[in-house]
Amino acid sequence: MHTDTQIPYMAHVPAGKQGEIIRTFNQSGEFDFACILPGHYEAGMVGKIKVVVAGNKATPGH
Ligand SMILES: [Cu+2]
Repeated sequence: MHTDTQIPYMAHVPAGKQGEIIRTFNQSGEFDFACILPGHYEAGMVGKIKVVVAGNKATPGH
């Protein structure tokens, strides 16, 4: 994988393209991810990653 930044937790992805970040979480919980370009976080370019322990039936209905 190549990124412009070479920082493992960041990826520069052109519009309409895909990128990949591999990250190993060492604890469960909810984590935010977001675009760091000025104004983009405020515009909603943000999301959450929910990390659960394997085998943990944390999702209702499953
Ligand atoms: Cu953005």
